[in-house]
Amino acid sequence: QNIYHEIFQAKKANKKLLAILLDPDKVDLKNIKSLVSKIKQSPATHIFIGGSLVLNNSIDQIILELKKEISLPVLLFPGNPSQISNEAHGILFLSLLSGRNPDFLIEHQVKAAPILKKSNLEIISTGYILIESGNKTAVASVSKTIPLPRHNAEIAVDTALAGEFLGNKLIYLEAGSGAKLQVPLETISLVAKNISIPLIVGGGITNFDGIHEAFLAGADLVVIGTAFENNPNFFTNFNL
Ligand code: 1GP
Repeated sequence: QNIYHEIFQAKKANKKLLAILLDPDKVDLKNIKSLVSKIKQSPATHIFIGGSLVLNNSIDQIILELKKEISLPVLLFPGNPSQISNEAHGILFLSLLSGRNPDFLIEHQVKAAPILKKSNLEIISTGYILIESGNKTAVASVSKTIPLPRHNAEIAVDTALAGEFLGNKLIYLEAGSGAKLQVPLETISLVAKNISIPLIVGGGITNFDGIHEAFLAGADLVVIGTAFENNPNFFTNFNL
């Protein structure tokens, strides 16, 4: 239960956290050494691994390579139950609360449960909320759900609160990987003010201002995927 405890303590201490999201399909094991060194030079506090459409079955190997050199917690961020690896430290056990597709609300979770029962992964219940972001992202297509409207922060607050009341330990406001627009700051701010569990924000954040603004609005942990994938030097001169 350490990873969650630390995220919660960081929130209480107003210490901001940053995750690098790796899509196993885009990680080339041949170049893993340079990836590892870039992650080590970055201010990342967590590594998330997963994606909507992972086809690559080398996720175990990728995590093993990362763990050889990096001591950061590795959390699975799975698109479906086939993306579970016992090599990770924990898993964001997601339920897509913004959608009304039972597969992503509970079906995949039921399928994953017996696999997780046998694992040593720290299981962190996460309410996953997709916000409309100007383009159709993979998570919206794969999950066949409609994101919450962009300019209705109240519905995001009510959804996040429902997640907290159902027992979620984290809320993740997601614009979708490669989103044109990041989650609106007003939504981050209202959700952060209303929930008492840590808030993750990601999707479409491509520069330092975007990260700082998300933190200032109330995000406890920001996720960067595409920007780092496109430019491994993305974090040069960035400090938390
Ligand atoms: C996606 O929130 C993450 O699930 C990160 O998104 O790839 O746009 O940084 P990006």
